[in-house]
Amino acid sequence: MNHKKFATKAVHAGVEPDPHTGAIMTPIYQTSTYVQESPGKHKGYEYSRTHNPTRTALQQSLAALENGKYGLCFASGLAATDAVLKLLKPGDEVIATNDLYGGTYRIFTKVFERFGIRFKFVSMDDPSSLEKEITANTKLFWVETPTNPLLNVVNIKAIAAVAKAHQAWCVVDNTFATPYLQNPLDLGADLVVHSVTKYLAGHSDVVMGAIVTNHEALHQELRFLQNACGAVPGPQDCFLVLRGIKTLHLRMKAHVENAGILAQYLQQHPKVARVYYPGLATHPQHALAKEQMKGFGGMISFCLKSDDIQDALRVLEKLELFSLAESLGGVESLCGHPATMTHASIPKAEREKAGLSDTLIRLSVGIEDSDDLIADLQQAIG
Ligand code: P1T
Repeated sequence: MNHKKFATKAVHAGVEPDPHTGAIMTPIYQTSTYVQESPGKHKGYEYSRTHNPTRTALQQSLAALENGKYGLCFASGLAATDAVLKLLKPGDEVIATNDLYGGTYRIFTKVFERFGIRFKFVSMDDPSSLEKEITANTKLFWVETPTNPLLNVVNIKAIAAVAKAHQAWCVVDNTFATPYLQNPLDLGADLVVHSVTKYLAGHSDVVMGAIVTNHEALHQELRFLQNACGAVPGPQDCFLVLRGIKTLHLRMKAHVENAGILAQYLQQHPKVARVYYPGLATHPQHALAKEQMKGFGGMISFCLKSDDIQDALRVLEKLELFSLAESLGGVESLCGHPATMTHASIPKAEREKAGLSDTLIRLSVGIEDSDDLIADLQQAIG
């Protein structure tokens, strides 16, 4: 299935007619265990933490979408991140993008630092500048691109090459781009991580994570961790994501189109100081985004000219079609205030170092009619 085009894979990958009934949709195997003929003699399934047929179908689908051989699903995006970090041992060092999801920063600094793993958060704008951060203990590069919430674009091919030269792994959190817009494994990354909660599920009704890789040994180790630590998703959630993925390409086209229109609108708005969107010619990595991505994504951040935080909060309160909520990537538009919501777990000084101001507003642009979304922004910004 990996050689088929994206839309075909989105509809078919991982999904076979049910062998017992011919059901075209993979059934929800709502079972914790499987009956064995005699000890160790079974049909490949023993216990649902280890294997579940609905999860297997989804794992194969996700692997195919990322042009990878192996996929693994986890109970949340952070559970997937947790599994990747458990590949490391005390003393190992991670070099991570300085702008990234607040929860990722939190699990790195508040959980894994306790176990002796060290993290450096750096701008990855210039991959050659990373050389000075690398030590003999550097084991992993953690890349988010586009970044959350500042939409910086990182050169995956260049970072993967730096990682390889130093026998380190390059991990890309591909949540914002999705495999429809960007395939990090094709650019040299070793592991792709997703918050499946977002565009892959696509309907704001599931929390889930995933890891995809082409490395047999890394996959085996991660599969061991998935079973040994146990943060697996349930079969009903796997079914919902299998269903969501069938329209991923269609939804992403609509998200990208609407975000492009809204970014242009915001950029010319007299009350808006700065728009962060990789599709704008003024974005510092616009050329790289054009080369690395098939489209510029559905996320936009912006700041008003006013530096009074109350003005930003007022816009967020006034927006109607954009619901004020954490998360992103669902069909409905959301808005958020990173400093107090999704990125509150990053200390203010660190946020400011990365360029994340307290007045930043983040939009997850949905697939509604763009005229209505613009009218909503217009009434809220004034
Ligand atoms: O929420 P969860 O499924 O555990 O995924 C964590 C995660 C990982 N990576 C990125 C880039 C993310 O954006 C997230 C979750 N982000 C939000 C909830 C948010 O509103 O930004």
